[in-house]
Amino acid sequence: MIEKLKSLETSFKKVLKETDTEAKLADLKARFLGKKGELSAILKSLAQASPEERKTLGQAANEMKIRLTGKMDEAKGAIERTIIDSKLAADWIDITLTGSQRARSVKESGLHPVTIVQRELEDIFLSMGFDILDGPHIENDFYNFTALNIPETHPARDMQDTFWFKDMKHLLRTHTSTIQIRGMEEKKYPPFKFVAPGKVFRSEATDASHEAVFHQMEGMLIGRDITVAHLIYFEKTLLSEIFKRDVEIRLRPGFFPFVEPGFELDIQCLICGGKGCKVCKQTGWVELLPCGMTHPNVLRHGGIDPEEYNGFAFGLGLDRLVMMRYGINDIRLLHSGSIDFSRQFATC
Ligand code: FA5
Repeated sequence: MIEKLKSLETSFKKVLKETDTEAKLADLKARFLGKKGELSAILKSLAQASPEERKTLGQAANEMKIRLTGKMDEAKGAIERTIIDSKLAADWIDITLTGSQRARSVKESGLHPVTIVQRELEDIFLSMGFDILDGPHIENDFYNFTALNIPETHPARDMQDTFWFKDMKHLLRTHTSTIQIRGMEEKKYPPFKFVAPGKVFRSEATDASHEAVFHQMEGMLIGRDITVAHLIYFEKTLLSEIFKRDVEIRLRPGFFPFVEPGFELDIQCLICGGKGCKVCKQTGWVELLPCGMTHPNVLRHGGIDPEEYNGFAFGLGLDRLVMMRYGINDIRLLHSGSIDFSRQFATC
């Protein structure tokens, strides 16, 4: 009997040497120490042994069980360490590398969906002769409000909850319409047309379709005899290029102090197909692209003579367009930092 125990321990050690995964370890345990394992079989056969033999063999079997269990625990620790080491090696990031060097060292990568759509829009507008402009995130009252025909006492200032700096003179821009004025100042001589994508900031509660930091793309065209028909043409081109199919839109009157007349262009909610959901607040429509004919006061603030020139402007909600394009049902996913979310847009 003692020989059987010895040979069991020898074959245990032999199998243990080849045990390098958790699954193999579970098999080893079942084979040697499990209820139906080899050690149990030996212990069961003790029933036929003499009381004296049973005592010695029982003790030897127990001591062996403790030894084998100890060896298995050691092997388990080693296997776990190997798993952790290989995970660490796979996820390792050298924080001393620059962004582009690091991008080259990661296995999966891709652009953020907002960047993808923004770049596509830039290409569409470049192909139609628009320039791409940029502007500061920290603005002053003049560019964000006053020059856009929103004087200090105007209730329209309350339409956008603003992050003000302590000096109450500077703010985080609440919309990209600031670039209407900066663009007119830069371009000076109509005709000209430009778009200006970028981040905007509003101190408001978030929900499925509202973020405190989101993206807009401003568009402006100034020339002679510009009409609403021109405006609609560019907006339709934009949407058909982005969606590559017909999408339901509706145009309705909208109030913005910097345009007259002003419109809201809504898109039928592509999350619910217009039935009503949390993104469209059960209305079936999503506000996407407010627009209008530039107010003469705004032209004047931009140094353009409204007697001679006119034009249009629009302010596209970029994050919402991205949501409609990819069927994303909560805007907060876009900047959640979730790897699982971002991985869906990996291109290599
Ligand atoms: C404006 O910001 C105007 N400056 C747009 C404009 C430009 C009108 C030129 C006329 C001429 P509004 O606050 O509605 O308007 O925002 C424009 C778009 O940004 C909305 O239609 C919506 O798509 C998006 N948007 C607004 N608030 C949020 C938010 N909190 N989170 C995500 N997207 C938002």
